[in-house]
Amino acid sequence: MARSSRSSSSMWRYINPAYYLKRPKRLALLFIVFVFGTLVVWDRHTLVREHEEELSKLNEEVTRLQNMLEEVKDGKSVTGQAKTSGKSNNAKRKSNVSDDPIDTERREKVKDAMIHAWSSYEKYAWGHDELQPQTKNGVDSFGGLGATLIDSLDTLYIMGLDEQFQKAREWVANSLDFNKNYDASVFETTIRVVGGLISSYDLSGDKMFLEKAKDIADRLLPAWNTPSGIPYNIINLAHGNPHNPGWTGGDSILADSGTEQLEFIALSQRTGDQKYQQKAEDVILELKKTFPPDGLLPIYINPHRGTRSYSTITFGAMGDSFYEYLLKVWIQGNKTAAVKHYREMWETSMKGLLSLVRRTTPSNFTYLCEKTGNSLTDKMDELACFAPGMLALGSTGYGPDEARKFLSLAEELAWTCYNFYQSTPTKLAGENYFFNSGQDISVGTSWNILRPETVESLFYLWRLTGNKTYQEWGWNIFQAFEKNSRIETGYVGLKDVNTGVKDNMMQSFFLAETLKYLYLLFSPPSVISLDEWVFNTEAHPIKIVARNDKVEKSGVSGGQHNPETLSRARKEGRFSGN
Ligand code: DMJ
Repeated sequence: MARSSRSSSSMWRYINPAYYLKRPKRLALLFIVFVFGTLVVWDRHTLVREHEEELSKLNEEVTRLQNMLEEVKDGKSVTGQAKTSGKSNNAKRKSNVSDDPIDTERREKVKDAMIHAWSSYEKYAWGHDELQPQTKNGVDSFGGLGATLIDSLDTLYIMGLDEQFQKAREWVANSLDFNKNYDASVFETTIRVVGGLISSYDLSGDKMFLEKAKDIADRLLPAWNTPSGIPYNIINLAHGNPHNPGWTGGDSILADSGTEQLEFIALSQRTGDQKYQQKAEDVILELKKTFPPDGLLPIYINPHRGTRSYSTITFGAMGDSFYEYLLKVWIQGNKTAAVKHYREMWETSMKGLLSLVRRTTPSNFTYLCEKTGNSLTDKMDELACFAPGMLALGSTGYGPDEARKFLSLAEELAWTCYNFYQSTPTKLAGENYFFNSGQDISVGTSWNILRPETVESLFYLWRLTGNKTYQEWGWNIFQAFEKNSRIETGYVGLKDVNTGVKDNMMQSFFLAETLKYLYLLFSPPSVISLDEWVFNTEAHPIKIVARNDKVEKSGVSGGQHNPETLSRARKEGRFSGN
């Protein structure tokens, strides 16, 4: 006891300043140790920073080399000059697609479906948001912004439907007016209109699309003026006045609030104006402050406090694309240090996703359940069938073991989603499914509104594994749409997938997403290469450009986007990147 108190008092004298004042040599030694220690810590930080900058440069170099390789494959010089000239866009596109005759035939069938859907819209609903094919009229479900027209632009471009694209372009240039006294959904307007316009700009190089995207985004921007930065989900396009829908009890919806980052970052990169990116990225930083250890957020968030409200956790309706964008912003940002936190948050959420994985009896179908508080519900929306594609896309960022694990989970979930289709008499999926012990999958809400999520996942899985089974599944789903949903005046959904009774709506995402993913499923991987493009949640491809954060921080300009090179790509009929 005495020894220990003596030894502790002898320790204390080392922190007494008087000790060192009497011993200047020791004081000098202490000073040297302190300076040396500081240098080591500072040097380590510098090394880490330099390492991250080096990595970011290497990533950009990889993207540049991949672009050059693509150009060489396309028969062009590495400087981007076409070796041939004078051919039409279509003729040159053909040289860029695979020769597999089955793929070519199927791709043409999907293109024919697009022509049918588009010409029906053109005939009966031109300039309106959506076509009601049975009654042959247009409806303005999004405020009269020509949602189907804008949603279709890039699909028309990618399919080489140049005349249709040009006619739609003229409507956007001369007739599209955003000054509408209409309470618009910030989310729907962003993913369909801002996303569609940016994608059209990226593909065509036509600045008019960018101007229009800026116009509508400026009208949406006041929605982010809340105490927490979490946006209100509704805003009047003419007068502002943002608010939330009454039925959320004043809360903002998770997916509606966290699915604008890709579009707004892209807009800042292309205009050099940081305000769009700033608003959208601040949302993620706010959510990051209190991000739970399982990365799962309930669907309602309070926009005043930035806190979570008691509600359901789901990868289906109202949750889905929040998780999708965490991954995709990381990809859009070239996987650099500036976007590292997106990947970290996404990986955290994927741990949470694993906790929701269950298997049915007797057939062992894998599904994702929903969670409210501590209680789980054995229910999965068809909307959650985007998750296999997301998991496959994100698996490549893990080390080999984790990558294998997540890819295999993606494949299991895709099998379940395919069976959502196969298990009904019409071979079209219902809106959601329940999983009761001993009964595998049972359809709950039994309508089908031409949704894309399963074919979206099949597209990613085919691109990332090369397994042609996914093409077969996609082809079967396409044939079921042809059989049940195609009518003389367009495509309709089904009120009930058991009886095949039809509804009266051709959703704009059928042309934006379902048909685009199906077309790409039968096209070579160089057509909208995943190395160069990232799809927004409405399937609008956005070009990945260098993310220059030093410039961004100084507020001078955004990343680097070169419309000239994209315009050249359009002239050369090359849309797989530039
Ligand atoms: C689309 O508008 C988008 O894919 C969105 O993320 C979810 N819902 C529809 C398609 O089902």
